[in-house]
Amino acid sequence: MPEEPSFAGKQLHIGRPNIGDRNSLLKRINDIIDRCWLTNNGRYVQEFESRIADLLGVKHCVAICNATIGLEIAIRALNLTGEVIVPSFTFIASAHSLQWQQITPVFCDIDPATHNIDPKKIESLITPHTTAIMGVHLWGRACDVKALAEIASRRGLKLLFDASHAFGCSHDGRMIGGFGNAEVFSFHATKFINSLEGGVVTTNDDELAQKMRLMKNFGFTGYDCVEYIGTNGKMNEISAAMGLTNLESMDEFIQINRDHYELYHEELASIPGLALIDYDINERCNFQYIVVDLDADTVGVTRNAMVEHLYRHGIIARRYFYPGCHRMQPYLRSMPDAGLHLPETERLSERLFCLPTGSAISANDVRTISRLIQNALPLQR
Ligand code: T4K
Repeated sequence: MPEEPSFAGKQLHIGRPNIGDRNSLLKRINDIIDRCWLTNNGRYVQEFESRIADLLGVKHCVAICNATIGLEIAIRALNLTGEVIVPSFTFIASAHSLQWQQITPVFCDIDPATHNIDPKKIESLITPHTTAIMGVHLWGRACDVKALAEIASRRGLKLLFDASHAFGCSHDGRMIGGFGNAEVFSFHATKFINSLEGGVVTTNDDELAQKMRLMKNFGFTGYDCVEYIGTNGKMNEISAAMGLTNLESMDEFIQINRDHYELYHEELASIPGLALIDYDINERCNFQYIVVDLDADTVGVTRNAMVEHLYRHGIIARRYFYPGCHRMQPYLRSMPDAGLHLPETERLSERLFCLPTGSAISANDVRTISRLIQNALPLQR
């Protein structure tokens, strides 16, 4: 039996933050402290917004304290009500951002080839209460934007994208950020570019951008004057400093992710029944998720057993996005049979898991994790 690799107590987590140049970050933080301007549309937030708008080629970039609040603000600014069609195979925030505002998420199945919302399944879910479609560019791979835009325009629906995974990615040669009515990105600590917590909403719609700017600041249009119901969705200066610092290392982070992705590919290629999802290298990709599709019948080990095996050896892999939003509350209670209409969501949520990547791990770590996976296979023992 091959020797089990050992990390001697060391744990390798998925989601370990990438952290750019520490001195640049500290310089910015010192400047923030010296100038005594900590939040409320400060200099670094403005610089962060304009850097991102330039990078994505969009007119407006509105910085927000996190993507969940960004989605909520975009949803409210777009006047969405009633029902919104959204995939269930996503992080729970996509659904909660709707339900939080008494909008019912109507779960749509995904295309097994892309893991994104399946445009062919949308029309039958549209009712007189439907006001929008929310696509999620899962793993940074773009939804079928053209098909979704066509349905939205023909059926008079708004189109919003949860682009939390897709910063730095393109679709049909255009950076994700300018599609639909608006797109929302996450810069949570676990994303390949982080601002500690944070997000942005991007749009080419002047009026929508202005409304979202007011809404993230309580609806204030000036001192003592409020125009809309607003909330506090502001990004603070230290988050923006972190975001700006990490943006300076963006190419390096993508290269590290890509190298790890290719190495995992090479190391795991010979295992029948186990495959990494593909990225279209003709597009810009951030390669931030190493997503493994495990067919238990062929591999001889279930996905859950594999993840447990990795855990026991200090590898914190995750079953993103098990079990699907429709199997979590309050959705399971309110629509217990939703799974009947979501066969691909149910199937894939039993098969997929994500492995550690990013600047916190080395090529050697990738080889060791791959060896651990091979050691879990019954025929190798
Ligand atoms: N839409 C989609 C499609 C999303 O994926 C997300 C977020 C959102 C919307 C909402 O975006 P935000 O509102 O968060 O901006 C994590 C992240 O917390 C979450 O932001 C992310 N998606 C999701 C995919 O992953 P959990 O529940 O897995 O987090 P947690 O705390 O278990 O952390 C994951 C791993 O990361 C851990 O093993 C440890 C590691 N980690 C985490 C943090 C925070 C670190 O090593 N250092 C850290 O500072 O959701």
